[in-house]
Amino acid sequence: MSLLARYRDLLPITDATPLISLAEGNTPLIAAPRLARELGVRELLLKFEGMNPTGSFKDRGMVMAIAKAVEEGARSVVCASTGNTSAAAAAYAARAGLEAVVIVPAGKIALGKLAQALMYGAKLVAIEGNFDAALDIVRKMGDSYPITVVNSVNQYRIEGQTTAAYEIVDVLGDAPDALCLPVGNAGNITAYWLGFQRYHQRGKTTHLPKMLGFQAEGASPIVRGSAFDKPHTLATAINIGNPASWQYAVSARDESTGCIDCVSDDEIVAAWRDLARCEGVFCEPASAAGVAGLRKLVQQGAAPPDARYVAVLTGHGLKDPGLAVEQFSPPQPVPPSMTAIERVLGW
Ligand code: AN7
Repeated sequence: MSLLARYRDLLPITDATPLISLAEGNTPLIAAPRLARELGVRELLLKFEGMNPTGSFKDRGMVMAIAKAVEEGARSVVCASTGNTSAAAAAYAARAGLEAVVIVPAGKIALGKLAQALMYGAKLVAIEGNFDAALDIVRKMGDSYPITVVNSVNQYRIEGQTTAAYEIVDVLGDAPDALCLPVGNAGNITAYWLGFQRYHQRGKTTHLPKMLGFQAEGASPIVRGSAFDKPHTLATAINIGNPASWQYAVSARDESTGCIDCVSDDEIVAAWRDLARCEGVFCEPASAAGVAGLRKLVQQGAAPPDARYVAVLTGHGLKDPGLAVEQFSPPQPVPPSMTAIERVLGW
């Protein structure tokens, strides 16, 4: 069953909403016992959102936003993006027969995401500026043209993204003790908190989880309490200086008695590599910020070891293969002989 059909009763769906789908959602919740032991926590599960059709969690919100855009008679949609939103917008617009316009910061989006927007047929504009500048322009475009903005300032995006919280509870039979996730524009932490609260009100959970959000140090406005004019992190997906859902993220943090902290690029890279090496789960760098943050909190004694943690891995590792390959020295070609290969392997 499609995501919209499955959670129909919890979503803003009417008889006129087309239940479009690319088989999004229903992503795996993968036990990570090796990494849990390494971090020093009792239980760690990975909600691998990279398994969505365009390779990120953005598909959940986008399928809802595009369905509503179609219902409301829109012909075209627009978004600003660090890459994943543009890939999802382009794919679902193609699926629904709408035009997609995507505005991205030039040179600051991973190659895989650029390839997706182009292949799905979006009109792509690269600006000499960052994500925050792109979002400002998109808001103005939404005011000036008959075009639907599908950034997470569109409430349907947030609504669609609540489904990830429902799925976690449906699998575990209850909420985890804490949810760890990266924070960029802060829509996802907002959506998870809304989803968990909604399920709790319906008696589906015995408690609410703590929301543990992590920004990259070089793009950590919520942690610092003021916007960053020139955010910088190698985790390009979360290179955002002035998050649209800032206040909602702060509410999620406070109401859940969680935290929003930051992690360095080195800590992100270490967690990113550990996820792949220890558990066979390859996410994109930004997605590892939740695990990097959990490691930091445990080391500080700020996260109890005897708890069940879910870390959201927001995007797939193949979005940004260049950065992965750069971590290693390139393999030197050798002759196709057993002895040459044995020498390389040190056998
Ligand atoms: C892999 O695509 O903002 O805090 O324009 O791609 O909900 O913004 C992406 C964000 C985390 C942060 N992980 O989520 C965009 C965009 C990945 C992401 C985030 C993003 P939010």
